Amino acid sequence: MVIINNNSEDAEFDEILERDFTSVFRHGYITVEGVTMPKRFEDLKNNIRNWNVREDDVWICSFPKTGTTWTQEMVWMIMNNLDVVGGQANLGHRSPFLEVSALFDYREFKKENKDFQPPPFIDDSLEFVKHQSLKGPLCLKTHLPWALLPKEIQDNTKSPKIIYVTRNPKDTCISYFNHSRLMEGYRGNFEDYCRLFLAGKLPFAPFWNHVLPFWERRNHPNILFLKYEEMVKDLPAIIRKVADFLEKPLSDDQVEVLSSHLSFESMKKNPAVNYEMVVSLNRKYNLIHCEGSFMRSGKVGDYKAKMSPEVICKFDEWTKEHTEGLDLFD
Ligand code: PPS
Repeated sequence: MVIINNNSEDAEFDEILERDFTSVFRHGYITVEGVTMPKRFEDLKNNIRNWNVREDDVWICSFPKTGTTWTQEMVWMIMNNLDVVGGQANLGHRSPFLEVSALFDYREFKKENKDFQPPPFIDDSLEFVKHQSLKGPLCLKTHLPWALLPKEIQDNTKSPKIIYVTRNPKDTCISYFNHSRLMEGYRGNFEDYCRLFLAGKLPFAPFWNHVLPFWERRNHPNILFLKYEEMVKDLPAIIRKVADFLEKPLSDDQVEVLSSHLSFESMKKNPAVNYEMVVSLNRKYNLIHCEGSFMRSGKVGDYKAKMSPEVICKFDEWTKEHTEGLDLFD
């Protein structure tokens, strides 16, 4: 058994976060219900807990970097009869990210940089979602774990359709490292990042506390549980499964069209889904100092080239400890 957490390690992780993962738009971290969150979440959490959930919204829930954007685009397309013209609008508008304001606290930065205009769906995401809700049912994105979802979902007073997507944690960690550097200003090294990941000291972590509550509910009629690896292996089959779950079955031709639209190559060059506008904004204002893109590799098993054998071993032991007998990941 790998012991990852003790008090002195906790203090060290807090130091790493403070030193390498704070910035002009990230002022520190809090723990809510055992979940690591940026401090700004404090201002949002009660509003989210008391959120007025609508039965006809679709919730796309995931730990970061597990295939959320891919699933969002699939769900939005299916819910909107494969409207490729409407689909040219930014995904952040079409499928808003409920708590994204917690990740990017631009309030101070805006005061000092009068010309800085963050996308409205990031700046005040709860207001944005409320506003978009007036237009009709939403395909909502959230990275919140079960314990931080609205009360009405947790106590089953409301049961909107929920699609949960997950991915093997080693690839998730590599992808999250790229994302944290590119989008959220992480300045530390990969080794420390892996330790933070395993210790549950990154936003929305711990990983298993995120995945397992949805896995346990995977047979609830309003919940569909997907795996990134299965999407890579047989995308048309997953598209059919999702379309049936959403009660919007597709013809074979439509499945083919959507498979092609959702291919990695197509998504990588689609400005509506590849978040290049956020990356460019970060670069323009010197908020990040690294190369890369949001659509990075789109592969399964990429960790083999990036993680040391020791770190792989730690991840494997930790995975075994949490998932023994569950048939969740190989
Ligand atoms: S986020 O920021 O948490 O919403 O990120 P998320 O969308 O969950 O995950 C991003 C990773 O998903 C990959 N991706 C894809 N892989 C294969 N095919 C398609 N079409 C696709 N679209 C997105 C994306 O490249 C990120 O993974 P990595 O491993 O970094 O490439």
